[in-house]
Amino acid sequence: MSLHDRRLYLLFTPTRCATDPWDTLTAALDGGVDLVQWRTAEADHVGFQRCRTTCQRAGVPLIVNDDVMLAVRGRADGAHVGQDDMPADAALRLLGKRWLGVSTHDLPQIARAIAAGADYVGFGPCHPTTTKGYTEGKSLADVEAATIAANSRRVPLFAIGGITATNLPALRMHGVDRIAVSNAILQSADPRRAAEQLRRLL
Ligand code: TZP
Repeated sequence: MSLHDRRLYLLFTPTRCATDPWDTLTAALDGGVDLVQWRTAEADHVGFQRCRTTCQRAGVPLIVNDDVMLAVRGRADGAHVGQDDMPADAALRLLGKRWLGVSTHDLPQIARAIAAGADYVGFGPCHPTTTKGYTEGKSLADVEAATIAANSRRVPLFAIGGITATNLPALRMHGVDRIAVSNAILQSADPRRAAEQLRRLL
């Protein structure tokens, strides 16, 4: 399976899980998560290795948020950078053949990320979210324009930000076919069911 086949991307932050983080990750993978991002504020090498082993066993690629060198040294499948992190071209030089994802918030940022060689983009926030403190989401028209721009360049776009099983159908109507989520799975009392439900809606 290539990156293009990935649909349900989990931003995995152990401290944000409602139940045991490792049970949560395993349940999410069982439920259909097919891409995982290691996302922690503090370095946690033991946690990273455990996450990597768990994903490897499930045959699911692992991306490291922000820390491009950890992605390389830790033999992850790629790294993800935001607009204020390491520039995409510098990250790509370090990553070699590993994937690079870039967070984007408007059409010019999508165009720049793709021109720099990003393998996928995140776009959002689609809805307000406590995970990053966004109080407003993009309009559905903006989301649709972003999906059209990325599709026209054949670059996978993951919609992100406050996405739940309740608001996903409207996004689907506006071209979204890949999502990245944190709370919708990590905060669920039944992460496997939460992942299965999102997967079905996709
Ligand atoms: N970038 C834009 S919104 C967001 C990130 C990392 C957080 C997504 O988390 P949630 O809990 O699915 O809103």
